[in-house]
Amino acid sequence: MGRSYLTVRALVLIVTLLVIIEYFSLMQSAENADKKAPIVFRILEDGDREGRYSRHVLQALDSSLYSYSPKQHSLVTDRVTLVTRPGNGASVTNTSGQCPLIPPSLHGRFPVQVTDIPEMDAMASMFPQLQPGGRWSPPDCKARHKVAIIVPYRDREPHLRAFLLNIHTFLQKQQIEYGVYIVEQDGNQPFNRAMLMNVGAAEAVKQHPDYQCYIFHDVDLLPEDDRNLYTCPIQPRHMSVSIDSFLYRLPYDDIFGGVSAMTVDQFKAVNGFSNLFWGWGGEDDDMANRLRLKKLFISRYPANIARYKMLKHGKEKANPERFKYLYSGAKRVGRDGLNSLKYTKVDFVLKKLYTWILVDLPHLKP
Ligand code: NGS
Repeated sequence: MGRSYLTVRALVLIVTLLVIIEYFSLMQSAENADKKAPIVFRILEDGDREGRYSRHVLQALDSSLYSYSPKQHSLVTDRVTLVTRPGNGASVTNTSGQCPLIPPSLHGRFPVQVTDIPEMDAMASMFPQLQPGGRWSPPDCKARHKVAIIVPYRDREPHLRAFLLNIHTFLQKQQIEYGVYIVEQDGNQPFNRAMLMNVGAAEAVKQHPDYQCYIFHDVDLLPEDDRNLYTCPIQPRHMSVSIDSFLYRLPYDDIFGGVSAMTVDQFKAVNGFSNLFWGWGGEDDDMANRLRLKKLFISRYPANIARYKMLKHGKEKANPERFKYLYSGAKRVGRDGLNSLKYTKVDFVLKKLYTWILVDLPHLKP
């Protein structure tokens, strides 16, 4: 009896030790992954494609867009100007007043602010350049991207304030023209994240038809690195690749939840999100299926850049029907989505920090 008790205790101790060791090794490897890539931004020259800068987030930049002269340190071509800076920075501007391809005031990793968040009114005075409805465009150059940030929302005011404070600061450094749309679900029905995102997308382009893309953004996720550019993607981009509460690991390859970017055309091509997912889970997987069906694929920035802090909250109630709708989703793409969307706009206000859209969502027939 005594001996088996000791054996069990020893086993429990060993397992606990193993779990602790695994935890620290995961943390360590996430940190090391970052240490290996101290680069902020570099433009590749011919011959650099292999090797030295192989982890670069902007690898896809076409070198024919610019040319480079190490002696002159500044060179004008007929299309663009490349200005090199000491260290590892470089920025590209063109002659027609467009913003640089690489925003000049990025710093990489920065401390996310989650405490001492000001009240809305005080915060509004911190961003005097915002246009009504939480819209902004860079004052000194023409933005390359016009982005609607769509945030499905209900009942999380402290998260909303933290989100707004961080996201406005972050986006303005990136020289993107943007507007923030907080789409709030009225009533007590289970949360329908996907339908709220459809509403946000529809309302944003109704207000400003020149938006080129949407970034669908959970209110509890705060970007930690300003190289995570909120630009319009060539292929749909899953942005919340590594989240602190998941030990900065991607849970599975096809995940498309949290933060994701799609152009207006890509969103139209897949008929938006399904309207049928009430309660937590599945709606993002259904979108991943829609993308595959339309021969689009999910792109991602590297995990050491696409990092997020998740604000703490209780677990939401999972939707017991999510697997049913997920498995039968393919046959509904053409009739369940943007083209079947219905909602009642209960309120609509161009607030200082964001456009607020309060909606009542009906249950639509499958
Ligand atoms: C999957 C859910 C997704 C969800 C993902 C991560 O299981 O909707 O977990 O969730 N799919 C289904 O339930 C079918 S998270 O850990 O971020 O809350 O996005």
